[in-house]
Amino acid sequence: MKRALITGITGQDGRHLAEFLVGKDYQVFGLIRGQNNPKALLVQEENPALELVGGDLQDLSSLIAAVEQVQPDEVYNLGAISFVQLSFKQPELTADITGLGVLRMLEAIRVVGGTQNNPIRFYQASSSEMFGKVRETPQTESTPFHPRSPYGVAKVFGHYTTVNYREAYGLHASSGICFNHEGPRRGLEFVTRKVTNGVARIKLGLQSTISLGNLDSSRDWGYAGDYVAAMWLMLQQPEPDDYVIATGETHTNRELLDAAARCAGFDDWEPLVTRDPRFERPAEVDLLVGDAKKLQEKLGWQPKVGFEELVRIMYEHDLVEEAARAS
Ligand code: NAP
Ligand code: G4F
Repeated sequence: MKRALITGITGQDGRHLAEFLVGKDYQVFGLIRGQNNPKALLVQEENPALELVGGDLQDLSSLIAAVEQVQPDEVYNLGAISFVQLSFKQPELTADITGLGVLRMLEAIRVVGGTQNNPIRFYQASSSEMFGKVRETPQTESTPFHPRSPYGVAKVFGHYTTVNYREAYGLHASSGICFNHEGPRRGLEFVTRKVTNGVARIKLGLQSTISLGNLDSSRDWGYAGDYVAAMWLMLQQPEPDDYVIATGETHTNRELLDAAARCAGFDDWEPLVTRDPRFERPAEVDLLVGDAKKLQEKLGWQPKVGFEELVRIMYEHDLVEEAARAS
C-alpha cells in the first residue's frame, strides 16, 4: 500500500486528491494545522479512510515530524494562501506560507529522505498566476513568468525552489502549473462559486444581486476532479518534470454569468449584478489560457468536464445546498 501525505487537505484540491488516492488504494495522510481546526471534522466525515497529522507550513520542525511519522512515498504540497485578493492585503503571510512553505516542505523531505530504493516523490501546486501579464498566448511550460500579485510572486519562488531541489539534490520533485480549476468544493470567495452560489440564491429568492469586480478578465476554467488525476500521473513517471494543467479554453466573467444565468433560466444577468470596486485588484491578470500538450502527449491526460457542464454542476449543487439551508 503506497502512502501519500497531502498538505492543504481541507482545501478544494486536497479533498479531491484524498478521495482519488483512496480510490487507488493509497493510505492517505492529511496535514492539518491549528489546535482545533474546524474543518478537520468535515474532511474526516467526508473521507473516513483519511488520517490527519498535525503540522503547519510555517513551522519546519512540524513538517519534519510529519514526514518522519508518515514515511510517505509521495508528498503533494497543496497548502497555501491561495486567494489572490487576500495576498494583496497580507503579502508577508502569503510569501511565508505560499512561498517559503514550499522550501520548508522540500527541506523536510531532504532531511528525512525516504529509503535509497524508494525516495520520497514531491508534487508542488504551481499556478498559472505566475504568467500574470502574459508574454504569449496560450501559455506553455516555457512561457516566461511575470507575476502580478504577491501570491503570484510567492508561487514563482515555490516553483523555482522545486526546480532547484530537483537539480541540486536529485529529488523526484515536479510542479503542475495549474490553471484555474473549480467545482462544488471551491471556496465561496472565488468568482465561479460566488456566481453559481449567488445565482442559485437569487433563484431561491434568498438574495437579489451579486457584487462583483472586473467582469472582463478571462480564465481557463477546468474541473478540480480532472486536475488531481494529472497531479498523481506526474508522480508516477520515472523522471520528475513540470507540466501545464489546463483545458485550452478561456472564458470571461461575462461568459461565466451567461452560463450560470442559463442554468437558472434567467434571460439577462445584467440586472442581477452590481459592480463593487472593492473586488477589483491593484494589478489584474487579464487573460489566461493554457496549452497542456505536453501533459496530453507524454502522460495521456485529458480533461473530461467542459465549461458549460462545470458551471451546471456547481449551480445545481448550490441550488440544492442553499434550499436545504433555507428550509
Ligand atoms: P484552497 O481551497 O484555498 O486550500 C488551501 C489549503 O491550504 C487549505 O487546506 C488550508 O488549510 C491550507 N493552508 C493554508 N495555510 C496553511 C499553513 N500555514 N499550513 C498548512 N496548510 C495551510 O486551495 P485549492 O484551490 O485547493 O488549491 C490547492 C493548491 O493549488 C494551492 O496551493 C493553490 O495555490 C494551488 N492552485 C490552485 C488553483 C485552483 O484553481 N484551485 C490553480 C493553481 C494553483 P486551512 O483549512 O487550515 O486554512
Ligand atoms: O476566482 P478568482 O479569485 O481566481 P484567480 O484570481 O484567477 O485565482 C485562482 O486561480 C489561480 C490560477 O490561475 C490560482 F493560482 C489561485 O490560487 C486561485 O485559485 O478571480 C478570477 C477573476 C479575476 O480576474 C478577478 O479579478 O475574476 C475577477 N473577479 C471579478 N469579480 C472576481 C470578482 N474574483 C473574485 N474572487 N471575486 C469577485 O467578486
